[in-house]
Amino acid sequence: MSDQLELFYAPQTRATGVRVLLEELGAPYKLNVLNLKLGENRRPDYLAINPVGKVPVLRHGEAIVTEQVAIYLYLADLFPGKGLAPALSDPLRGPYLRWFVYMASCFEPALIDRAMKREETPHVMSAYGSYDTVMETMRAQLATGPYVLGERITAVDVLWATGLRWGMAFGIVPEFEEFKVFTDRYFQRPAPQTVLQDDQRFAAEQQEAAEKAGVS
Ligand SMILES: N[C@@H](CCC(=O)N[C@@H](CS)C(=O)NCC(=O)O)C(=O)O
Repeated sequence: MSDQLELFYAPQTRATGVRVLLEELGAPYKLNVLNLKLGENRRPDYLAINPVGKVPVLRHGEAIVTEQVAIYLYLADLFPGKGLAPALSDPLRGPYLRWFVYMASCFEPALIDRAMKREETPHVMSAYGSYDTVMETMRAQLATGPYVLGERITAVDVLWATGLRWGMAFGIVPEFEEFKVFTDRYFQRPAPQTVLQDDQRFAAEQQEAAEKAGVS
């Protein structure tokens, strides 16, 4: 099997941020675009790669990496020369890991619970505390800025910029000034601009294919 990086992708999903990171890293990669509307992520060949049927997935030689946070960490470490991952000896390494994991273990569950209008679990029983705590914690972290870790831009900014932007667009993340300033700043960069433009084209093509197939 080749050692080429291969990203299993769908536009306007969590895979978008991973592709932005690949572009930031200047990494060569193959893009496999799946049409979720046509259920291409539920086909046996894809389920053999990721039994959960979700994107993103990164394949690198023998390694299959699922879970966006794992993929970001893997990629940023794979290209240390690009400076998007603090080294193990860097005092920023701990906070870097912290804010990655905070996305998966606190922010996303809080967001989904809110979107589904689930009753909040008592603070002491909830792994994320409360929705408001999560949003205020992130707001405070970005208040100093300009990036999640302060002056230095890292891979964790790609994750948070794409995640916050998506959440605000869907009205499930508050439009705090700190979130808007951070996401606007990040999305001025060439990498997210290119990927967002491509995503619009992919999404339109996929919608058309779904309509033709009568599944839109
Ligand atoms: N825990 C996964 C979540 C991935 C996920 O939910 N992906 C969505 C797109 S954002 C998906 O593939 N949905 C398609 C489906 O479930 O049919 C991660 O962190 O990467």
